[in-house]
Amino acid sequence: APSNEKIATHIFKSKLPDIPISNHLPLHTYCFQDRLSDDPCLIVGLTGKTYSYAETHLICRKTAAGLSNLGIKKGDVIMILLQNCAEFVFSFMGASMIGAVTTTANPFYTSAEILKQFRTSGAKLIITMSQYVDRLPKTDKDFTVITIDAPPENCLHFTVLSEADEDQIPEVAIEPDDPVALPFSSGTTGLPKGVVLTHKSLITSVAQQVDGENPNLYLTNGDVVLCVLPLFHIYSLNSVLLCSLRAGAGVLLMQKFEIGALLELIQRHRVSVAAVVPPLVLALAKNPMVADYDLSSIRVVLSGAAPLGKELEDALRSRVPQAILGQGYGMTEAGPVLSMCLGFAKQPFPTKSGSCGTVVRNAELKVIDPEIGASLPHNQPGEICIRGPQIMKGYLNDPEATAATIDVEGWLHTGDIGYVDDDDEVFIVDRVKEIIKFKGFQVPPAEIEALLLSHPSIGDAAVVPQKDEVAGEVPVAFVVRSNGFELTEEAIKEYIIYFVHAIPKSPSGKILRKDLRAKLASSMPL
Ligand code: 4UU
Repeated sequence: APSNEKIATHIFKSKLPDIPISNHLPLHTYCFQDRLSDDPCLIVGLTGKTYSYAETHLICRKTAAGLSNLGIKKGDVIMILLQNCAEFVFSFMGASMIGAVTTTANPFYTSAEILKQFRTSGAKLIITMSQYVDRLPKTDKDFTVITIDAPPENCLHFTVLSEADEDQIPEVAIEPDDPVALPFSSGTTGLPKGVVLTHKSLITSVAQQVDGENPNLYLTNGDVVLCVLPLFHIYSLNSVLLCSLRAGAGVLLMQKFEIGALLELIQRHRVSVAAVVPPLVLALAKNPMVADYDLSSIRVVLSGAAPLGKELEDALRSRVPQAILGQGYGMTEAGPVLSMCLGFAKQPFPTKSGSCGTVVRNAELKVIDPEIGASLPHNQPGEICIRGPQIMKGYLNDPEATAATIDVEGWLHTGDIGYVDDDDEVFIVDRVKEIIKFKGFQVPPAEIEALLLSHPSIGDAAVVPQKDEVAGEVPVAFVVRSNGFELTEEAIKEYIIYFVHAIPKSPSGKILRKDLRAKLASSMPL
C-alpha cells in the first residue's frame, strides 16, 4: 500500500507572473522614487488645498528633520492620532525617513484604549488635534504632544515639524527588516497586539498591487484616488496612500464619511478610483442623493475589510455602470493584502461577483483543513494561509502570539475560511477566529468581555457577532448575572445583551463561540 506516499501540497499563485521587487529600499525612497513633479499628490477635501509631489516630498523631509530635532531616533515609535489629513502623511513618511516607526490609532478611542496602545508601543511622541488632548495618557513618562491646530498648554504646534530645516535630516542606515509601521490588531484571538510591518513588508505589498508591466491594481498619475477610509487602518494606509504615492496618483483626503460631502467631492475632483467598505457601498447604492451627482469619473471601486454581498454589489453596479467593481481581501498581519480583483489589472481578467480576487503575485496561498492541517485543492473550503515577504515580522514583544499565527514554514494562518475556485478566485465563506467586524473595524470580543466582567454584577460573559444590514456585524453579549445582584440592560446599554445561565465552554475553558453564534442565528438566544 502507498502508505508513505508524499501528500501533495496545493499551493495557489497569482495568474500574473512574479516580478522583481525593490524591497531592499527604504519605504519612502520606494514610494517617492525620483518623482518630485508638480503633479497633485495630496488634495485636502475640506479646503481644496493641493500639495504637489514636490511639495509633499519637501514637507515630509522637513517633518523628518523636525522629529529628529525633538529627539526622535531610528527605532523610536511615534503615535499618530488623527483623522485623514495631509499632516498624517507628512508625519508617517517623515518618521520613515529617519528610521522611526509609526503606530496609528483611532482618534475615537477612549483614553483607556489610547493609553494601552501608547504603553505597548512605547511611543515617545503623539501627533494629534487639540480636541483629543484630553484623552491622552496622564503618565509620568516624558513624551511630546504635537497638535496640527492651535496647541493647548504643554503641546507644540505642527510647524515645529513642518517648518524645520530639511538639511538637518540625520544620516541613518535603514535595513529592509527594520520596522516602519505598527498598526494594532487582535489577529485570530485575544486583545489588540502591535503588528510589526517592515520596510520590506510594505514595499512588497505595494509592489504586489501596483508594480509590474501588468499591475494587479493599475493606477497612474492621471488618477484621483478617494481616501475616505481612515488612514490609521492598514487598508487605507497601504492600498490607498502608499499605492497612490508609488503610482504617482492624486490622493483626495476626506476627514470622515458624510454622504453629501463625499458625492460633492467625487464630482468636483473627478475621483477615478474609490476604495470603500461594504457600509459605504450600501450608502452609494441606496442613498437617493446619489442620483443628483455625476459619478461618471469613477472607473474602479475596490471594496474590502468585510464581506460584500452580491445583492449590494449589483445595486452599486446600477449606480456606476461604467466602473469595474471588485474586492480586495486583507488582514493587518498579512501586510495586509492577500488577494485582489484581477479586473483592476492593466490588462484585466474576467472576474466573478462575490470573489475577493486572486492571490497577489510574488506570494503563495494555501487552504488547509482546520482540523488536520492538510492543504486542500480547488473548491474545497478551509483555513486560508499566506506566505511571502509581505507578511508581518511578528507581533511586538509577543513571540507566543507570533508563533501561534506564523508557523515554522512561514505560513500566516488567517482564521478565515474560504476556497479557491477553478479560475483561481478566492471566496471567503466563514471565520474561525473571534474578531467581530463592525463596519470593517475590528472589535475584539475579548476586550468587551473584559469590560463586562469588570462590572460587579456580572459573573460571566461572552461576546459574538450578529449579522447586521448596515454594519455587517454588531457585537452581542451573553451575560450571567452574579448571584444576588440586580442588573438592568440600561446599565450596560452600549451592548446588546442576552442573559443566560452559563457561558458554554470547552473542557479547557475556551468559550464555545460557535454555539453562541448558532443560538443567535436560530434567534433563540435562551
Ligand atoms: C471578507 O480588514 C483588513 C484589511 C482589509 C483590506 C486591506 C487592503 C482590504 C483590501 C485591501 O486592499 O484588516 P483587518 O486586520 O482589520 O481585518 C482582517 C479580517 C480578515 O481576516 C477577514 O476576516 O477582515 C476580514 N476581511 C474580509 N472578509 C478583510 N477583507 C475581506 C473581504 N471579504 N474582502
